[in-house]
Amino acid sequence: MLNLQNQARETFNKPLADCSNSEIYKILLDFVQNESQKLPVNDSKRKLYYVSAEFLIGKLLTNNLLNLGFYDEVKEELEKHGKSLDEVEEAEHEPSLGNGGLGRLAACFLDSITTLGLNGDGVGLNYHFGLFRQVFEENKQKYKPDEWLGEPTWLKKSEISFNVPFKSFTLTSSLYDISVLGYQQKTKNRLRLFDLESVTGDIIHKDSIDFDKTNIKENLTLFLYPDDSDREGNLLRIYQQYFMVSNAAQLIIAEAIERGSNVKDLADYAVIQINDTHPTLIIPELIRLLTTEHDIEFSEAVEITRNMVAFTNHTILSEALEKWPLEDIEEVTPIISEIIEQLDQMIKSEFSNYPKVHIIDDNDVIHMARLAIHFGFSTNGVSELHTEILKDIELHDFYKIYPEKFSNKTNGITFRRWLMAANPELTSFLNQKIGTKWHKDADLKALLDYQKDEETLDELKAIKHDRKVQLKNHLERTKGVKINPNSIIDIQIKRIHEYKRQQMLALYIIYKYMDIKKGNIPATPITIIFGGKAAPAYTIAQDIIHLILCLSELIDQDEQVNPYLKVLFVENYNVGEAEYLIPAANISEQISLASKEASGTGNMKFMLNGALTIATFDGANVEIEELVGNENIYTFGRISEEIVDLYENDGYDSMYYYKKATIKPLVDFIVSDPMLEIGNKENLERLHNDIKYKDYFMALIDLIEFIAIKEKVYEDYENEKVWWEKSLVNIAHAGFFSSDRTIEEYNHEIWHLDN
Ligand code: KOT
Repeated sequence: MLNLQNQARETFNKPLADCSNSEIYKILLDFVQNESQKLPVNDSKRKLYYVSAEFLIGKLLTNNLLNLGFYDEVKEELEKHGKSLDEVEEAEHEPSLGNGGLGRLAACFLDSITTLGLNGDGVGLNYHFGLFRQVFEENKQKYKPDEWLGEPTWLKKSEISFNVPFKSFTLTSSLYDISVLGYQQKTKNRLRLFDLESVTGDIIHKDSIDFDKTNIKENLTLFLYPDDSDREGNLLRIYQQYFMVSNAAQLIIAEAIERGSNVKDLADYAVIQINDTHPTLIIPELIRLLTTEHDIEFSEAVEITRNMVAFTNHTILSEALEKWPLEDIEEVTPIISEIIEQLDQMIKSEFSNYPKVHIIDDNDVIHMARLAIHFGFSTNGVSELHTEILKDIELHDFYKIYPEKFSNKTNGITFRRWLMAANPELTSFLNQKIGTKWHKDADLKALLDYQKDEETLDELKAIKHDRKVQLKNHLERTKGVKINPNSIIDIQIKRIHEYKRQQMLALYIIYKYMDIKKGNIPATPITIIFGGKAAPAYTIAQDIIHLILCLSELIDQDEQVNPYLKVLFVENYNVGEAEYLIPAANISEQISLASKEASGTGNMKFMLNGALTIATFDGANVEIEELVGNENIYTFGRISEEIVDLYENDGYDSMYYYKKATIKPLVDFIVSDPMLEIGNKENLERLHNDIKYKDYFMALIDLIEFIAIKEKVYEDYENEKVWWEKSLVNIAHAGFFSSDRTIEEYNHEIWHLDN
């Protein structure tokens, strides 16, 4: 058992109370590493490989302590010596290996796979600087390298190494492992991150994220492409993808042989889930390895591969669908481009009259999703609505050919991180009210017995207040900003993208600012918090950040308004910030243009922590509404059929909406004198023009309804009994969104792992 005081004396030669947070972090990391060393790796015959370009795992200390069963003990012990686990955790630098939802989903899945006792590893890349670190200067987003790879670290270098043959050189890899611990589990899995055998990272200029993208041999794993639901065509990205999947395929075959496979039966030993199309080259790579290194005929290699690979689609945005020019793949690896051409020939001869399902189109461009659907055995969407859109519209031709390949797997979140670790106060409340069975089955519905119990509702309110105070302290301590813990906390945190419509919430803020100036004072002060990064190449997203930061400054300076309204944009939003923000939220903003958000997972985290959702009929919001009932969620806006129809018939005209009397002054305020005084003319004018003349993601179409529903929500907040009952009902129905349920569905319907 752990004696922190002794450890402190042994390691640092002083009492625990005198140790710094980083020193205590080091002690606890060593302790957890030791404990996890004792757990055997799951070794059952059939194994899942979750291959993903991103794993947004977040900080690991609290989570690992919780999963090992030491969390309460360590927390108490620290408190006895005047220390706080939260503050110790601030010494941990979270790995910056993901952009957003897709990477975070992969991390939740690893937790659930291991917690369910299934044999499954994550496989990806060890990016040295990960995603950029966001800083704000002059109300604009700026970029710093995120040096997350310091000491001490959870990474352990393994002996494993492979050669990856590119056209004009071969690169050798090293494999690094991070242990993945399940909740109260006796076996562990691993996150396996490949890196170049030797990279220094010296090449990066201090303070800048620019580097030589043509120096592949040294820079291959330097950074993660900063696109989310978007894509940048760049040769280095293909090098990264091929390096990742070649290593993954070689690892998978080697491990299967070790577990007894004779390679012909490989598909009995391994199943590969690819996280969107980024790892699709694993299909031709497996075929290459089977035919050239294991003496298997081409057609048999194709069948073995097809029986192993399952594909998840995470978006219908056409700009995000990966398409690579054939000549680019040829330049990186001609052997692979040749195999893709052979596969394409098979498809072209079978479906000659169906150009929309050909892998290589008439312009010699490879459609990665098409490759994955033809040569994998399963394709799934990530929410009911998203899967229906795939089947009916986006992938309709494929659905007609292979109806049996398609299924839905509505996303989920791990309750270990998003409830037990992030919100211990709500966790003990639930334990008291409904016992602890939910730790295993995520069923919180017994809470409904307390729906009308005023004392219970008061407790819920007190927990939320406590979490607001914790958020306030955290923001003051780490970012030097102040918020009012007695205000309504209203949050939109996610990547900045026009389809997510942060600009629509900004227009509401303008409305509210004007309304307060007219003398309509809110009953309770309101704090609207944003967080999220924008891809560096995404100009309009930068402009949206600029608009919000300028509004924030304008309101802060206005004494008529600042007692009642505060706008805050949290710098460098990441998993750790989310763990403070979500438990403190009263209102969750899920306002994407219907049909565009494949699922969303933040929506689930807020619901689980008792926030009420303002939602469009998009992604998993639709399923939240089905669970809690229309009276416990604030839905608004056009439905996806209408939006799809508008796109198909070119039927949206932003000017029509812009000219409406309620909308025009709000949009024009973007370029008003007070705004131009604070902000940059070029950015504000560009955004103003974009919304007025283009508004491709239709922020204006739902704006009037959005303003009405926001006013209704703030009004309802004043009716405490009603509000906290709604909050309780949301928590009680969140069980469906446990990622354990999602993983059980993947396993029963796709993976078929034994256990
Ligand atoms: C990024 C690049 C290419 C293709 C897809 C993406 C992508 C999609 N990145 N993140 N997503 C999000 O994935 C989440 C997990 O499924 C969803 O909840 C969310 O709606 C997607 O936008």
